[in-house]
Amino acid sequence: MITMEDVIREGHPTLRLTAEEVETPLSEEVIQLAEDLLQFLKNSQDPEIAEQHALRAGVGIAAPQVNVSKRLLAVHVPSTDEESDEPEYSAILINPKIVSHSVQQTCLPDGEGCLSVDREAPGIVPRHKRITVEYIDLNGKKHKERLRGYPAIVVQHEIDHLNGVMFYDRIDPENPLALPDGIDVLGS
Ligand code: NB4
Ligand code: NI
Repeated sequence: MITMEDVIREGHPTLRLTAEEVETPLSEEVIQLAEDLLQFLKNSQDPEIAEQHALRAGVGIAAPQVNVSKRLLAVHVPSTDEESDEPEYSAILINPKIVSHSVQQTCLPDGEGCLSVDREAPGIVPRHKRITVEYIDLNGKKHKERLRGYPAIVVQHEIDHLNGVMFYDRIDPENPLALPDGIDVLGS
């Protein structure tokens, strides 16, 4: 079981590396890691398990955050958050690639946090509002998906980890809380 002790923190050099493509066919090791990452997210969102193991809640996690510099990530966004018209998005993405995206940008109203960052880093984090992402799943099957809104933001935060980018790199240091021109705020 993955716990917070497995999550590396800011300052660890792995968080700044470009992660390596995952080889196909997928190894048993990679499959196990991917399943463990998704299970961590589910555990972190279960109030009892989270309290028992002192897990911080997460909706996404990328392999580099557990010090495995490979291009895979897990996302678990429940449906029952604010907009109940949004379905659950739960997936493992291996070798994900954003093949196109909207010009329109969006952001979360309260900025972003990161399991690898033990401090507040307030500010607007601009994200693409819509992305088309290609990836392979745990069965080695290719997918091409259009994501928007909340799941699109989470996937962009995680793909950033595969490229050594932290969310606060995207905050304007001069004016962290200012909304860039033309951006919309998710949920408003
Ligand atoms: C990744 C997210 C940061 C911004 C937005 C949010 C939470 C993370 C980091 C975009 C991606 C983890 C990975 C939450 C959370 C809402 C849904 C369901 C019920 C509690 C849960 C709380 F926990 N970010 N944490 N941060 N990261 N929403 N929610 N709720 O997930 O560092 O790289 O359980
Ligand atoms: Ni993060």
